Amino acid sequence: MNKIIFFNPRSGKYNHSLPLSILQIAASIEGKYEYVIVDGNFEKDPWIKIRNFIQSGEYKYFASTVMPGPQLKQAIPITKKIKFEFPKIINIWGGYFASNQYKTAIDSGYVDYIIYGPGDYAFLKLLNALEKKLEISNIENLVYKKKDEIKKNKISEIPDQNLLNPLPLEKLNEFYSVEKYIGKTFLGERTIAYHSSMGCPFTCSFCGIVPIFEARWQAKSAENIYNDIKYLKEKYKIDAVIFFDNNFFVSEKRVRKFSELIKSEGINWWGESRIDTMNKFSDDTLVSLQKAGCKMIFFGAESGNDELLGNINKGGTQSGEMIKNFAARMKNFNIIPEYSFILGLPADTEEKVEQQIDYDINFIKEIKKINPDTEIIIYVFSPVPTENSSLLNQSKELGFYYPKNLEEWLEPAWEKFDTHRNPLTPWLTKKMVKKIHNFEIVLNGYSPTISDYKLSKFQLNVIKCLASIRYKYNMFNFPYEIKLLQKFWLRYRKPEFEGFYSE
Ligand code: B12
Ligand code: SF4
Repeated sequence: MNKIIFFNPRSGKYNHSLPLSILQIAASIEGKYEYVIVDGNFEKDPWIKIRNFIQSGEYKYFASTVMPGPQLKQAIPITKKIKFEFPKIINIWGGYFASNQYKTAIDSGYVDYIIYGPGDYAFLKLLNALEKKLEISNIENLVYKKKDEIKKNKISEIPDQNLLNPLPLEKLNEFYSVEKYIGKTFLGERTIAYHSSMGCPFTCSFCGIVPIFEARWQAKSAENIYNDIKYLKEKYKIDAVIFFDNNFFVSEKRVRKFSELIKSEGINWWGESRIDTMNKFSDDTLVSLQKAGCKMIFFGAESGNDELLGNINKGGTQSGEMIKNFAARMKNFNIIPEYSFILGLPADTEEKVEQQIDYDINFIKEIKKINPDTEIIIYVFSPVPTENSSLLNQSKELGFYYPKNLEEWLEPAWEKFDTHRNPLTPWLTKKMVKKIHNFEIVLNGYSPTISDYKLSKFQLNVIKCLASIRYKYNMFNFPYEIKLLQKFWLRYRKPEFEGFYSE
């Protein structure tokens, strides 16, 4: 038999977002191949389920999505076990980790094929070729090994997103109730995730999607997004949407049209954008977004330092001044700007690395003064494998290297690298990493995220009160009292690592 097991490895403690990556692939083979879905987020031990399926003798393919970070903890050992215990099963990986680290993954000997980037057509073509024993060298986006040589086929255009099959939610329901993926967030009682575009037209040199999409972008039309959301509202009574697009707001025309269509549906929503793109949007458009239920927008501010913005190729037009002015402008529209910053970028000397960090800590404090509602997200820089990018070259010159095999990626230090917590890049001293984290703890105490709707007013006031003196006088060292409260009393949730859903 030639059935497929789709696997979504566990990605977080309380992650309830729809497993869009595997659903989109499943949509592409709907009616052509039979399949089952295993979601590691809802299984105590997904291996038991996967093994039972395989032992039924009906399955030939194991297809897993693999994102960097926590998903590796299940993806790697389970794929390895399958190859060891059931060598006839064909293991196929896709997703951002699989694509960015394709050489290491395919060299493991237990990942048989990788789909690099969009898999909507490539996966079906691969299955057809394997079933009919056809040539695979012409299947776009495919990575495989021939004898000892790694082959990476030609990269395809990004598929027209308007032509993709609908997500097989009814089929998902057979394995996990769709209800499990609809949850309470700060946006609404019944929030669902949606993905409306692939790629991004920009080439920021710290961003993990650039090597895959190389400045290409394809999006669903405003009408199609609206129709899908209206369907989700009617069928599943959703009242809020998280747009998981890398860059939802690329086209003013598209989001304006979408806002006009959705405005009377009572849906709240969130999406990701760029400051220099949205800075060009008219006031009319921003008003229209707000009226249409847009509550918060995530922006990659990255740094207030113009030299650094240039080094990381943040599109060329964004500047510290623009970031500040835009935070001020957003106050007029009742949409919360969520600014993310990348601290710990490389520099020629240790002093300069530290100066850069200090500069951005002060810059963040300035932003909070200009628009106190601004939500701040802090990442520590982890290099991404964009071949020949100046940032990767600089990182390598300073002694940075990637793990040599999949097992090494499982080491706790590399998990911290993936999650942008403590990347152990050679130019960052322990003291600097501590400084960044301590500042973040104080900042999150002084100004907790509004996305954590579980925090009571009383809790917020206590933590704010405690943190405000530290924040005001830059006393960031040893913030143990705040840390303890965040851990045990508030159980503070960071949206950047855990998404917006809670338990
Ligand atoms: C939702 C999401 C999460 C969720 C969980 C995701 C899940 N799977 O359950 C949460 C919030 C937990 C999360 C966390 C993190 N995430 Co995340 N996440 C996303 C996000 C926004 C959407 C993923 C998605 O559903 N996409 C929609 C689907 C349809 O697209 P897709 O995954 O690309 O799938 C296509 C192809 O990749 C391929 N494909 C994918 N899987 C498979 C499998 C097979 C078998 C095949 C054949 C093909 C295939 O075909 C699909 C259709 O064309 C992406 C950004 C994005 N827009 O994709 C970031 C993204 C994947 N995350 C990223 C990162 C780095 C993280 C973190 C590790 C750290 C961070 N936040 O920066 C943390 C880890 C912490 C943790 N607890 O897991 C990066 C990865 C970049 C990189 N360096 O490689 C991304 C790209 C964001 C970004 N722009 O930086 N994330
Ligand atoms: S604009 Fe955002 S998604 Fe696009 S390349 Fe830059 S960081 Fe990545």
